Amino acid sequence: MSPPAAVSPPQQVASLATPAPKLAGSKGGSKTQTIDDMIGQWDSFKFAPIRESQVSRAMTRRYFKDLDTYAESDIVIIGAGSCGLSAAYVLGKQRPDLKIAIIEASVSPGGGAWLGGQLFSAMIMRKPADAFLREVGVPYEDEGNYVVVKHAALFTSTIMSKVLQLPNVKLFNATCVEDLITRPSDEGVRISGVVTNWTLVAMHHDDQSCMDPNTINAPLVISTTGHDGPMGAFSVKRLVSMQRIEKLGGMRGLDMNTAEEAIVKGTREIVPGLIVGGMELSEVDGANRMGTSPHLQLSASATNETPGPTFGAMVLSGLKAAEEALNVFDLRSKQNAL
Ligand code: AHZ
Repeated sequence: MSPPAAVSPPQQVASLATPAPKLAGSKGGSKTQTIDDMIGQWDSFKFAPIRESQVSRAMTRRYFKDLDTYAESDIVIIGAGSCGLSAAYVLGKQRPDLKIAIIEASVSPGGGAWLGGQLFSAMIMRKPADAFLREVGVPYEDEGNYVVVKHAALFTSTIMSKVLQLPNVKLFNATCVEDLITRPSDEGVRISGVVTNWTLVAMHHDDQSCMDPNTINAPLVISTTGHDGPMGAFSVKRLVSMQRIEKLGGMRGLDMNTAEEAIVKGTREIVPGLIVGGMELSEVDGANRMGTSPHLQLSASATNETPGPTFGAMVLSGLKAAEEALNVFDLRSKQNAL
């Protein structure tokens, strides 16, 4: 694939009359309008009529069908940050035969990838992670050893739009994973799905009793819930309380060069059925976080260091998580152990 053009001044929109793609399933036989048809016609403008219950049913029917469809998923991804979205993109695109559910605690998916370091706009990726940007179609400026996306939100919105259009991927946002489903196995225990709840409900377990959760069965879970925090590092902390791992290594101080390779190379199946990627992995392995120290940021232009946190490890960890997931999934399918 040829590289997308480097960031250039915005181009003038040629014409407002570009025909919109016709939405699948559009009904009623009415003429599909262009926005040019509306310009200057506001006095006679009218929306198509609707009854409130139609809106309600249009949403709920689809949502409950999705809950039904994905109650048995092939792969569940916990967390829709840069790592989880990258894994979902690769898996969903490569394997249209698999049902992939993404569970995201926040209303707004994207995790820490809406801004770069210290809430600045640009997103930095060290080479060779620029290959992922070309794959997804995100333009960047080439700075030699690293590339710069002019706004982190451009990466996040682009990958999200690609992931959400995949017919075999469903994002359940405002929904959190409250626990992992386990099964006895030769190795002691294997993870075989997730326990979910509305995030707002999960946040109120202390002031309401017994608000039971829901479940999704899946032979494989990829956890990318980020480093420790109110919601982060969820699965690996649960593995400790389940006594599946003795203790967490704990995320270490900041060292970009060490951190990025450690996260990518370490992305793996931690216990049977659970692959961990992204910054959640730093809590298992005691890996460093990424991003230069203030001192290095000040001298960045002189040393050609990449300033601020970098995201290359997150997308390549997502790529590796997807690769590991397919290997495990195909192996288990052959062993008929799903
Ligand atoms: O809302 C969380 C975020 O969108 C979501 N999440 C966390 N716990 C969850 C749970 N159920 C469902 N129990 C949950 N969702 O997981 C997402 C994690 O995104 P992230 O951007 O924090 O993690 P990442 O590993 O994809 O990217 C990390 C990027 C880096 S590096 C870094 C540093 O070096 O300090 N800091 C960040 C944010």
